[in-house]
Parts: sequence; structure tokens; C-alpha cells
Amino acid sequence: MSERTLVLVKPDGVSRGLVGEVISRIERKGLKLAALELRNVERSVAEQHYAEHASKPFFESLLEFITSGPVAAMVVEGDNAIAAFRQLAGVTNPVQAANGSIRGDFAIEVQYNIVHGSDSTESAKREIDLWFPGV
Ligand code: IDP
Repeated sequence: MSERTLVLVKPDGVSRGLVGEVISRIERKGLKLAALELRNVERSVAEQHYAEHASKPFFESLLEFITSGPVAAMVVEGDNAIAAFRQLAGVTNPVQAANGSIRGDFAIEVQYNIVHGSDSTESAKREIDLWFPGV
């Protein structure tokens, strides 16, 4: 079943030159890019994007991080795109992420984990409407 997911290469991934690496893995998996843009993130967008974490102790730090430099935002589509990209990304904490996953291969700190991918069909719809209205 074809579906869409919102993927971000976060500021750490962009500054480390990993945008091409992430896109390459997405394309090698057989997923397709439906939208792609390098952009600076407004605080209001970051707050809405991470609204579910508003009560967490790391929320303010997460907002500062995600607004600290450009992100590469993309809509990725294909069969089971949400689960397929979460598999490519690896689990949230890079120390636990499998070798061969993006986080497992390129990150070591939980906040600076290179990529974001929507975690459900509801989140994907909400996030795509937020980042790419009308796409
Ligand atoms: P996910 O990105 O794997 O879906 P979430 O639990 O939704 O993980 O967390 C969102 C983002 O918040 C993570 O990708 C990471 O950048 C950051 N984060 C999660 N847990 C922590 C933490 O304990 N300390 C600092 N940052 C965290």
C-alpha cells in the first residue's frame, strides 16, 4: 500500500554533509521523493512539529537544536513508506540503533540523531500538512 511520510535531515545531518547519504539510502530502498526543500525552521513550526513532546524536559533544547540551522525536509512515498523509513533510520537512541541504520552508522547522542521520520499515518498527515501544505 503506497503511503507518504515526512522525513527531515536535521541540522546536525545537514552540517555534517549527510543529506546526500540519507537521500541515497531512501532511493536505494525503493522509496521516492515527492517533495524536497532545504529550509530554516521557524520556532512556531518546530513547536507544532514536536507538540507531543511539549511536557518533556528536553523540549526547549530540542526546539533550539531544530531551529539552529537549515534542515532538509522531504515527503517520501512508497509501499509502507512510514515503517520503511523508520527501519532505515533506526531507533531513537543512536547507541541502540542497529549498525547499518542511519542513526546506528552516523550518530551517538540521542538529541543529535540526524533524521526524523513520521511514526504513524496520523502523524505523517499532520506533519506533511505542516511542512508542505498542499503537497
Ligand atoms: P523519534 O524521532 O525516533 O520519533 P521521539 O521520541 O519522537 O523519537 O523524539 C523526538 C526527538 O527528540 C528525537 O529524535 C531526538 O532528537 C529528541 N529526543 C528524544 N529523546 C530525547 C532525550 O531523552 N533527550 C534529548 N533529546 C531527545
